[in-house]
Amino acid sequence: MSKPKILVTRAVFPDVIERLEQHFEVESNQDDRILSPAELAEKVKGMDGIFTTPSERVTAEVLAANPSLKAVCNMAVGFNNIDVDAATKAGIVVTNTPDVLNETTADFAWALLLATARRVTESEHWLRAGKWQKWRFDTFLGADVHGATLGIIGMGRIGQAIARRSMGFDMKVVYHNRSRVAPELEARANNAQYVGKEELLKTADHVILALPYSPQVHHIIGAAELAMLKPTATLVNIARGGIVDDAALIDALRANRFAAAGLDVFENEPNFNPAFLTLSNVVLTPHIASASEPTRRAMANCAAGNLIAALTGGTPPNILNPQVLPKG
Ligand code: 8YV
Repeated sequence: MSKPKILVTRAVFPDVIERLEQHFEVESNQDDRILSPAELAEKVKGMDGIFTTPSERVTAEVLAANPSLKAVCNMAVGFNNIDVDAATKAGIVVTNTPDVLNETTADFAWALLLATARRVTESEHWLRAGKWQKWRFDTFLGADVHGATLGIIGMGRIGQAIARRSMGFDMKVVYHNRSRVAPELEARANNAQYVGKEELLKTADHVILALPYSPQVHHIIGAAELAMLKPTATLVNIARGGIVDDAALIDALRANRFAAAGLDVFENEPNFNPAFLTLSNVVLTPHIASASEPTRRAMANCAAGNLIAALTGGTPPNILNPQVLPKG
């Protein structure tokens, strides 16, 4: 019997490809360029499954291009790149990779917070430019992180992992979320206190965004919200582009309405707004919060495991639309 056919939309760990090859005929796209939905629709013809990343948009058009498609497995916890409703209507399994990246992503949120509050990259650029000639009391004064109030928007598994780390910094944690999390989870998250979004933005010294993207949260941080931040505040986004209105953020940073931002995600990445590059009060990283070697490998294996289960009659552990599975 011939093996099911799958498309891997971009290069991943060779051993993960080997694992997939034990079950499937694998077409692995080695082109680093991001495939447009039209290109993806073309490539997906005749495939039984797709192993993808958030770079590719798996739209209704892509899903409709191939009636034999059975599964789309994302190598990410976020899945806003996939039209899950359209997939569900077409009976196509969709999966993501939750949990395996929580701790690594939380580590990186802290890397960005510390780098932003203490002006690590800005001062390094200055040093590299040969500008360090004397000691001054006010060279790169930043904000303290220890003892400060940390505001977390999005208290899911990654938000909670970020909050737990704040214990070592003697911080107070306030959070905002769609709904309050269970009291025992709040207790483990450094006794995080549930507050409204406005109160959080007005009272936190440092704000971290850790919520999933959906159209309902598009631009929930815009000009009005940025104006609520303390003048000394920092804002960190390790969640998704689109949650913050980048044009409003650039205006606010340019006008020094608050201290600084640490950004791992952007609208329209990787073609982010170039105005960010003209600002000194930002730390910019290319969507690498989950990019430790063990975690990216675990994510790739998680996505592979989901795809293998989906196409060999099993139940994928991380199915997002279980209603497409046969009953019983
Ligand atoms: C990924 C992410 O590294 O999991 C997510 O939702 O955004 C990141 O962890 C990235 O999208 C590549 O898969």
